[in-house]
Amino acid sequence: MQDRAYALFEEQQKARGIDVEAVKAKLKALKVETPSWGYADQGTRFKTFQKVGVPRNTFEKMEDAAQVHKYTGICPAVAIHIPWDKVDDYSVLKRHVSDLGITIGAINPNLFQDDDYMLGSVTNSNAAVRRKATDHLLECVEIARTVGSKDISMWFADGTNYPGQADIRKRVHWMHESLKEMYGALDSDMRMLIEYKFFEPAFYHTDLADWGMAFNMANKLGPQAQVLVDTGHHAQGTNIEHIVAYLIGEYKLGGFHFNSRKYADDDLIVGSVNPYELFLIFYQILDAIADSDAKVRQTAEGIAYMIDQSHNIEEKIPAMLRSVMNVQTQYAKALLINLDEVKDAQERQDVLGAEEAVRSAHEMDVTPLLYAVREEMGVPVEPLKAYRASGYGEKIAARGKGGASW
Ligand code: LRH
Ligand code: MN
Ligand code: MN
Repeated sequence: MQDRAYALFEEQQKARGIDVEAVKAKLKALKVETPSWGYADQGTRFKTFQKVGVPRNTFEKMEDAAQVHKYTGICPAVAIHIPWDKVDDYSVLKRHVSDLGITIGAINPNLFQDDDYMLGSVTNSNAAVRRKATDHLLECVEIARTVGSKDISMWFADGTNYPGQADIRKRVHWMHESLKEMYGALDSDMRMLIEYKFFEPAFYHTDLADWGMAFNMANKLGPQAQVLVDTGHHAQGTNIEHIVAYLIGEYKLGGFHFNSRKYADDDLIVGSVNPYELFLIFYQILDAIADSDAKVRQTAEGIAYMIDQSHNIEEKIPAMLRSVMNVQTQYAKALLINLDEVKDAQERQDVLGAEEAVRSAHEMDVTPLLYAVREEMGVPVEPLKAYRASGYGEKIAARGKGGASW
């Protein structure tokens, strides 16, 4: 049955001018980083729910993340957040992670959960607070060096709640001063990924509110600083794929945080609300990977795909598996876009033809393709089902309630 479905799929794609073997190779090469905080207890400002079986420390978070890699084969790295994942000796953590067959991905400094940062971290008018924040950034560079991570991923909660509360221009200047110092501490193969968000927790102004501000900051810092786009960090209706295309064109897109939202920065399961948006983002990235400009290609190929999800009502590992599979599905669909067909239609100025060439790929059922790829990768064809049957969920239930939050 599976074989027949795949044979039919292959035939159908050949007729559309798609090289299925090339598509399979790209699917096998896809890597999606998962966040340590996505395995911990999470909540909203109203309640953090305590779940049974949640990891009690960073070491256990890594064990759960390794399960996601085991069942998907595409999640070999885990992002950590400092100090949520603070440990005494990072080389011990590195060894633990490597024993699990995975690695540590992006290092995320945390400059928002300390009373000192209430009125800003690297933008605080108090020089001592700025010093403390900058020292934390430097500490994160050092941690990255110890664990062998190349990306430091930064999101700043800095902002104000009221008009007149602070000097907006001075704050940008202070942030630049701090980031410049951090930039100077990077090894030549490290990157600073600068994330932006339009509001929350600050409600009047946020110092890095949009891609333009992050882009400008990254430009001022240098080539090792790039922008990170988080799907949940935009106003309703924002054309995120346009931002993606623009930033790649400027060689400045470095990373992606996938999650799903309906209203704000909801951090829910990826692709649960608007999978088409994700597909269109991948279309822009794949189109750039086929560009004749080598720098555009390298930028697009260098994008770090990460999930940034803080689901709080559902089971942690199954929810992460669902997200990873949803990313894989939309990526697979985007790989079925016949880019030559799109270009031909563009050249003919055939508006409907071009839109059809993009959309038709999304309408394909990629299940037989994903089954075949997973089989060839030696992972279960249905990762979630296999995980549930494995008994790991029952085993970790012994951890009880009251695990790590964040
Ligand atoms: C806050 C946020 C941000 C970071 C993450 C750790 O908005 O979701 O996206 O990347 O916390
Ligand atoms: Mn994020
Ligand atoms: Mn966020």
